[in-house]
Amino acid sequence: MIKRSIIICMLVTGFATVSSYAQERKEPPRRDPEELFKKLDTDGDGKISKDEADKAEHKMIKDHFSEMDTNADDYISKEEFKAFKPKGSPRKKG
Ligand SMILES: [Ca+2]
Ligand SMILES: [Ca+2]
Repeated sequence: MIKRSIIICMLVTGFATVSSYAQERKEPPRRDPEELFKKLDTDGDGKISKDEADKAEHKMIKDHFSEMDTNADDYISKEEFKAFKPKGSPRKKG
């Protein structure tokens, strides 16, 4: 019976699709500064250049580049990156 083998084939293909879909679901991304840094440092030299910041999907990096680059060497080192805290709620101390 050809028809039957077609149905089996369809079932197998369908199952394979479902299982590969399940495998694609990875664990949710963590907000780990190290991970984010690695993502931003596309050439992997251990620092984020202005060029890399420009290409970053996080516009925040570009906007705050000079703030993050505390020693003004035009690169954000991992230390500078981790030390940076975006000002969520500006408050003034008297
Ligand atoms: Ca880099
Ligand atoms: Ca720097």
